[in-house]
Amino acid sequence: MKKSILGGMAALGLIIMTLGQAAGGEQWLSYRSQSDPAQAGITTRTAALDAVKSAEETPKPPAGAGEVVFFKWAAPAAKDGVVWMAVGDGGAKLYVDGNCDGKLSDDTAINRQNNAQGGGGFPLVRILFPGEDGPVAYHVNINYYGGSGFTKLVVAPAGWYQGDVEIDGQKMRCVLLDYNANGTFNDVSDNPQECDRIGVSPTGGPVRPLGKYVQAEGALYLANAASDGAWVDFEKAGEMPLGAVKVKDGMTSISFNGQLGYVTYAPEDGMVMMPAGKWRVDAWAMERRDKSNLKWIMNATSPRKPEAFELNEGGEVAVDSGEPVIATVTAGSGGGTYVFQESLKGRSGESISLALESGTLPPPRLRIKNADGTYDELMTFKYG
Ligand SMILES: [Ca+2]
Ligand SMILES: [Ca+2]
Repeated sequence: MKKSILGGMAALGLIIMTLGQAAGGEQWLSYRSQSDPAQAGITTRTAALDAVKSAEETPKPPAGAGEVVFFKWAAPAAKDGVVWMAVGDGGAKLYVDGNCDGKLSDDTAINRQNNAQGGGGFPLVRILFPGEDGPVAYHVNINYYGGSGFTKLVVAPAGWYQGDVEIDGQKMRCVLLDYNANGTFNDVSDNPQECDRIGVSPTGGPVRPLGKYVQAEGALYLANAASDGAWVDFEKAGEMPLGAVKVKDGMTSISFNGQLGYVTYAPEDGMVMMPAGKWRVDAWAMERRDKSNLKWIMNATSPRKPEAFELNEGGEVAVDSGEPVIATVTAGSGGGTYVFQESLKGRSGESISLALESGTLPPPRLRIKNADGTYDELMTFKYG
């Protein structure tokens, strides 16, 4: 009898688990922080704050702080969406409303630590955002820049979430970043600079702008993240309106960002089927063989002026990313030396790198000729 009850309970547990997986479910991540997040491969934007000029707005200065310059950091999780900060003693003391109660009168000074080289900064600052289940810790690095006519406080995220998640039965690593530096972890926007970042893959990288969809191992999932970063939720995307994007010959990979998220596809027969919506090309790669049958690979990233296009359900859009690309040479001189630099740019301002599938790229050659043709030299660059 006892045995059958246990058996029944185990079966019930199994059903709940299966349902949980099919419909997604919150998967918990762990909080990490360190004073130099870049060392852990974490990079985000920073929030550069101007001094608050209007005295009416500012809270009471901290007791005994003397004259201070106030700053406010826009953080939706704090009381009234603001974390007040102040700098006193000519930049030597920092006050942060670390308990997010809207007051600085209860916060103690954080002293600037000077190093032997004459530089220095403030130690890692902990902020406790109010949460449903109590305060939630978040860390930032804060730097003060003060000079004649120039006063800025720069707030850089130093806390993030990571952990193992299971998606569709596959174990993956997930990394969640407060990329737009406002203390919350689920910001989505049409502007990728205002989106937070998520990475979901066997290694957790690369991180991509958070959107409605997240792509993991090629498949699309409906993604949700907690505003405090503590959990993520992935649900199989299922049926969605699709459109076709036609790409140039030789394109082997193309990535888009937009309202729906960030997606990368390997075109088949010069075509990509993808969710209908507003998109921009963010990166692409092409391959081509030369006369000696060597394979050349061209990678393009970071377009300066990506053009958005609307892809309708059942519609087709041709994107002109790809060749031709523009090669430019810049020259500079100083101390009797001339320096020449070669760079490749795509038509939307993409940075382009060229590589050979095997072997080293032959060094570029440079021809210099004067106006009347009395000087005409062809030089070959050397590596090293
Ligand atoms: Ca306070
Ligand atoms: Ca954020």
